[in-house]
Amino acid sequence: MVTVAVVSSVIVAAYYVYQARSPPMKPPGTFLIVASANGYNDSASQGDQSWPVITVQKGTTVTITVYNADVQAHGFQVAHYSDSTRETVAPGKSVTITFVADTAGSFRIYCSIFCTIHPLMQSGELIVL
Ligand SMILES: [Cu+2]
Repeated sequence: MVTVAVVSSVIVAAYYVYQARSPPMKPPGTFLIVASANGYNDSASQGDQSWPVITVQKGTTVTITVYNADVQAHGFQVAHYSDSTRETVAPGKSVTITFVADTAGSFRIYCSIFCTIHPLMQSGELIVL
């Protein structure tokens, strides 16, 4: 009886240790972009490279949340997928867009409203494989 109790306690303890070490699940296709005075996800530090780059498999339901940590508004567009919806993200606010990546290719992620760091926010990329 004591053995059963000890073994049970070890199993329960191991379960809690395992749970504590497992990060919360992030659903596939979900992304967070932070817009700041340094661009999307600090694009200023990326020079003229495309940034941020999001890669998904064709057919993936893509959900992108853009949080604006800047003091000015920023736009957020994904060429082909969200051209028709001009997203404006107010300071301290976030916007979430969702679409099915049903067309393969490379699509530009960019700011669509004039802001003082506009050039830093023109070269993101969504790659649909
Ligand atoms: Cu802009």
